[in-house]
Amino acid sequence: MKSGSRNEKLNTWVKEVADLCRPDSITWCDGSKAEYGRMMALMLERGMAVPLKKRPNSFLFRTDPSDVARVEDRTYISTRSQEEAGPTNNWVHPDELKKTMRGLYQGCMKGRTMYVIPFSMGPIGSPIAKIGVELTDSPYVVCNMHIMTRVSAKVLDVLGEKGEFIPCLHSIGAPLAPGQKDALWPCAPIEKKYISHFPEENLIWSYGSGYGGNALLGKKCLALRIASNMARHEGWMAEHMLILRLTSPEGKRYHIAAAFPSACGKTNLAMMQPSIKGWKCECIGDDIAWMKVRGDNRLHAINPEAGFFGVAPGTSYGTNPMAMDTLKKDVIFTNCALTDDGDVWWEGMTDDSPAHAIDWKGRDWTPASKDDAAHANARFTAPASQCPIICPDWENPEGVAIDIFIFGGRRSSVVPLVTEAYSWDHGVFMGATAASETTSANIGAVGNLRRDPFAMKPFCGYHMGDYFTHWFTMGDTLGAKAPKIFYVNWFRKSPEGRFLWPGFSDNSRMLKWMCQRVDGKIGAKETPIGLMPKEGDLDLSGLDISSGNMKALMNVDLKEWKAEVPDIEKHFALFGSRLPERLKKQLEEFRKRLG
Ligand code: TSX
Ligand code: MN
Repeated sequence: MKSGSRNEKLNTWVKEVADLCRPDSITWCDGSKAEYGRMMALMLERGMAVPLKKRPNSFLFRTDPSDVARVEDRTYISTRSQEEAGPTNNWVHPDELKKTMRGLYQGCMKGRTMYVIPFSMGPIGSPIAKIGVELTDSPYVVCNMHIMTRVSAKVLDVLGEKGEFIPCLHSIGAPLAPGQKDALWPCAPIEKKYISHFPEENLIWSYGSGYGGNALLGKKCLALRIASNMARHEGWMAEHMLILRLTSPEGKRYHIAAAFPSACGKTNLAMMQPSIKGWKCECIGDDIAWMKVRGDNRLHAINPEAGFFGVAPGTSYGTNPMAMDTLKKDVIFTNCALTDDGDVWWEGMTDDSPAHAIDWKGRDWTPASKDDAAHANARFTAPASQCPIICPDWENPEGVAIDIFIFGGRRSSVVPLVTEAYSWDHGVFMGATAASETTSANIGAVGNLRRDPFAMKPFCGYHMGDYFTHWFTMGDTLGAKAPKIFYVNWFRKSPEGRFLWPGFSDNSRMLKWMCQRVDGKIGAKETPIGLMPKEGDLDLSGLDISSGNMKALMNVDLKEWKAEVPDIEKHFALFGSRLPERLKKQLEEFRKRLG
């Protein structure tokens, strides 16, 4: 592709970065198949990529063992005042952070090519979309960005001479001296990694990591942290939510957006196959929703991404057949195991493990090995268009009108299967108090309760108290046209430690009840924690579940709930004077209802 653009600001920024980082050459990307092929050929030649015999145009990458996940400790929201970043974000003053990072960026691309990646988050030209440009010295990032975003020369056309874009600077932080042999996965040590956001100037600087969430800057950095801050100023929402369309047997469509903390199976729900007769589910997105109030005064959502960057372990034909079918070709796998017949494998993919494989560190592996074959955070990068149940409207520039918001978490006790909020404000209370028990897939001790408001704790680019206020403001704007809000928990266990609810396809039963509630076709029982299905109202047809288990799933124990209140108070205290009065009022009313 030709060098440069018609946009003066872009050209100047590219030159400034090149002067600082000193790459050997600069390549402007056009998002073409040929370009993808060239990048992949380069990485094959370097031994970074392993072609997979069993999956056309698919490749396996193994990262450095130190570069396997997002680095929350090294992630910064850098505003002039620390107060603006709030209690949930790491903060360093922008002058200081830029000084440190400029030092690191100095000459950091020597011996490498700098790629200029113009991309659109959301369908190119959609009124809800935004343009970003990522500068990176990683060809792995270029290929992943091709799948996860819309990389195209058309983006530069839309940008024109004066258009706005979000500058995203990325370096793996591993310059090459002349003649120096490259590492298979070059990156910087942990203490030199920085994932920095400057929301006051819509700027992203990432250094030292090649891993997805740290390096594919369109995703968490732009579409959540920077966009959440833009959204509150511009009156829209950038949320950590899947989007799906549910169609009833009568052909009525419902659009659902749902937020869950990690390890709750968000991608599985996004691609769910309903077990109830005649209901159909289609996927619009599995991770991020951008939502704007449109001319009909309803909240319209788009998926700003173009692909899935999903956790591989646990994904199987049992848990998520639609994801498995999405992964048949054109996939980048990262930190999965390699089988002897040239396929990938991960824990939970099949009932039987392979007799031999190469693990994610490149070592021989057998079922007798003490370590897992795939890293617990091993990933697939796959085009959303390949999902067999991708919604025909997934690229509609107008988005889809949201009917239902769902929040949830992983709770082995206390929280029932499904609850409906009494009001928008009560729903905001549910989102703000959302909590999940940690699993081996997240950090920290297993089974600890972690509050993760709106599943946005790691992704809110400003003060979380102000974020709560923004939710109330959006509710006021939407009024009677606001989506209904629900809270779910698929993870309640019996005293013996067995899951009470079968989950997966059977979650469609709660979704059906939510749709009936939206239509006002069905009643609900008032409880202190919210509205719940009346006995017999949940469609349990064809499901073999004991009434004892159902009772246990729906049980609301006031003593247990009263015991939650001090933890909620402690959680709310974090937000200090920026905790909205309306949330305090919700807590007060909640306490009163508990008696
Ligand atoms: O994704 C999950 N969902 C949502 C699906 C649409 N998972 C996997 C979570 C880890 C990422 C679930 N795990 C769900 C669920 O609804 N429920 C459970 C717990 C569970 C696990 C296994 C069984 C039942 C419940 N049953 C058997 O193993 C036979
Ligand atoms: Mn996510």
